[in-house]
Amino acid sequence: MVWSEIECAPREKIEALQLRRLQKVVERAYRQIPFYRRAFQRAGIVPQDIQSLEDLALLPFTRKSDFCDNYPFGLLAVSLEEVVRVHASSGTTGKPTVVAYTARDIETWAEVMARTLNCGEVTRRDIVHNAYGYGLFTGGLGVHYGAERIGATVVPVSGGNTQRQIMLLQDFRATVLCCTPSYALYLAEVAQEMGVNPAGLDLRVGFLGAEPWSENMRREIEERWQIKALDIYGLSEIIGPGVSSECLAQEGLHIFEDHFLPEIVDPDTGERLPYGEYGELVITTLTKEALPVIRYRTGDITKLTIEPCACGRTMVRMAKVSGRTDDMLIVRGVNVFPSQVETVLLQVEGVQPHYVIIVDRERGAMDTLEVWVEVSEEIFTDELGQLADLQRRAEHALREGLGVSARVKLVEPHSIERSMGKAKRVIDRRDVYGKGEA
Ligand code: DLL
Repeated sequence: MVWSEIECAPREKIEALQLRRLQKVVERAYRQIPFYRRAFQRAGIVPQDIQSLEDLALLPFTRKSDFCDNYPFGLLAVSLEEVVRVHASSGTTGKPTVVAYTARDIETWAEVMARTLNCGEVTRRDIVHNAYGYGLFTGGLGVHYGAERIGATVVPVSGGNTQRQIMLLQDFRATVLCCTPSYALYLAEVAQEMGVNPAGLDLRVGFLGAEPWSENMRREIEERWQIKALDIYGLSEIIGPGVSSECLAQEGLHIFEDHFLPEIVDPDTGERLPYGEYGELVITTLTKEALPVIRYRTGDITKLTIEPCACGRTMVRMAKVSGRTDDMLIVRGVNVFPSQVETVLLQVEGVQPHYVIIVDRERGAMDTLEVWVEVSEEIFTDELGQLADLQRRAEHALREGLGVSARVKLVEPHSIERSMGKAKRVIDRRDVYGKGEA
C-alpha cells in the first residue's frame, strides 16, 4: 500500500499536476521574491512563458551561493510572521544556508517523510529509533514528523552517546533505524564491542542517507544488522530528507515528484540531459510556501528513469548519488567545504595557511576528519606546552566553525607540499562509492 494515491498515478496525471503547480510557483517567485524577479528579467522571461514542463528549461538556475548572497532571509516568499521553523546547513562561506518553513510546509514535509517511511512499510506498530541529529540539521526533525504522521512510536535519540543507543535499541525493541550509513556501521561495531549481537535485535529496516554510500556498504550494513537498508535522499534547500526514497525493491529512489520537479543537466553546460544519462540533479519545488526554489543546482550526480518499478509507484526514480560536482565533503552527515576549514584555521593565531584535510573512515565505520597544518617558526622552536595549547585552540575553533570535530596535527614549517597549480587540499581515504561500481 502506498501512502498517497498520487504515487501510483498515471504519468499524464502527475505531469498535469506538475505543470499547474509549476506555473503557480513561478508566478509566486516572480511576484514575491526580488531575487527571482531580477533573475527572470535578466533572462528575458515572464511567468506566462511557462506553458509546458519543457519550458522549465527557459528559467535561470539557482545555486547555493544565491542562498549565501541573500543570507539569512532574502529568498523568502512570505513574511517572517508566517514562518514557524528555520533550519540551516553549511554554506560555501562561513555563513550557513538558512531555510524556512510555514506551517503548511511542515505539513508537506511530514507527508513526504511519511511516504518515505511507508516505502519501507513502516506502520503505527513500529518503533522508530531516530539517530539523525536534532537541531538545525534537517535530519532529526524531518524523520520525526514523518514517523509521527504515520503514528509510529518515535525514539528521538539524536546522534551520539552510542553505548546508550545500543541499550535503548535493546530495551525499547525498535524495529526501524534512522541514521547516516556511517553511523549505522559504527553502531553495529559498538554493539559488538558491548557483547550485543546487532543481528539479534528487533530492527528490520533502516532509512539511511545524508551522505553518499556504496552498494558494498549497504551489503555490510544489511548483513551486520540483518535489516533492509534503504537509501533516502534530500537537502535542506529543497526541504530536508523526503525528496526521494528507495522502496523495498531497492532499484533507485522514487522522487516525490508532485512536490519536487527533477531535471538532469550537464554540469558544465547546463544543458538538459535525457532519462538514463548521468548528470547534475536540478530540482524545482512545486509546493513550498516559505522558500520556493526554482531550478536548484544540487551538485549531486545521478540519473533518472521512468521505467515502471516492481512496487507499483510511477514516480521517477533517481540512481544512488554517485558523487558531487563541487568540493563539498560530507563528514558524518555534516557538509564541510574545504574553504570553511581554511577560514577557521586562518583565525587561529600561530598557524600558517598551509594545510591538508584528510578524511578517513576509521575502523571501517565512522568518518574522521583530520587537518594537518603548519605552524610558524617561532612556535615550532618553542616549548611543547605552547604547541599543545595551539592544537587545542585549533581543534576547538574547527569544532565551533564546522559543526563537526576534527583532529589537528601540527606539522613543521614547509613540510606540506606546495602546489604549482590547483592545490590539493583534500585527501579522501574513504572509498565510499566502492571500487568498480557504476
Ligand atoms: O542531508 C538531508 C537529509 C537528512 C537527507 C537525512 C537524508 C537523511 P543537507 O545537510 O542540506 O541535507 O545536505 C544535503 O547531502 O546535496 C547530498 O550531497 C547529500 N546527501 C543527502 N542524502 C544523500 C544520499 C541532508 N542518500 C546534501 N546519498 C545533498 C548521497 C546524500 N548523498
